[in-house]
Amino acid sequence: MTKYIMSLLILAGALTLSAQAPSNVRIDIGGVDDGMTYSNLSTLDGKGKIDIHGWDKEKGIHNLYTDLPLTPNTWTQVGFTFTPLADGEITIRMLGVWHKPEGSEKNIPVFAYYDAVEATGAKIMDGDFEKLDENEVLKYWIMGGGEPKAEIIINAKYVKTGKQSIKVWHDAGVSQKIEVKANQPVTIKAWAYVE
Ligand SMILES: [Ca+2]
Repeated sequence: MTKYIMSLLILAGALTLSAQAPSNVRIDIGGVDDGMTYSNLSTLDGKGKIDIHGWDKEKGIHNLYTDLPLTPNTWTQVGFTFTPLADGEITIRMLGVWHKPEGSEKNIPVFAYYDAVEATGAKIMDGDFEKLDENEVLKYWIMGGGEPKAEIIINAKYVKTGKQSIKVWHDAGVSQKIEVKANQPVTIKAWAYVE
């Protein structure tokens, strides 16, 4: 078989795979450390969903889980609102998803790019992912360590604001702790991109 034909077959395979892949992202909220609970959950323009995490019956009530649909290959703004019921610190986790095509033995990452994260009712530091410390890592965010790891991206195609964005998936997110106030609604918005 010629290299040309093989390339075409590989390309066709990749296209088939991408057609099956979901184009969703997840932004999760963790509040276990402070025993946070929430009310008044909603998503931006009613798109996607936000739930109190259900699989961990004991600690899950302190977490929020979202499933936010995107249009592939274009930047889309996603977001959600919730009301924390106590003063405290929560963790916001920028995540992607995975999928398992028929016949695949393992979960395939669905990579997501994020930029321009903003909050009302709470303060997010460097939502544009532009600030690095002396070790050239993000100053205000923690990069998740699942393989493949979360990355800082400088390719303009995947950057919405400034010169950098982040690339994440289900097992490797990027997170930040933020302070919230009891009964002060918090809205999180972010621009996201999947292929
Ligand atoms: Ca940016």
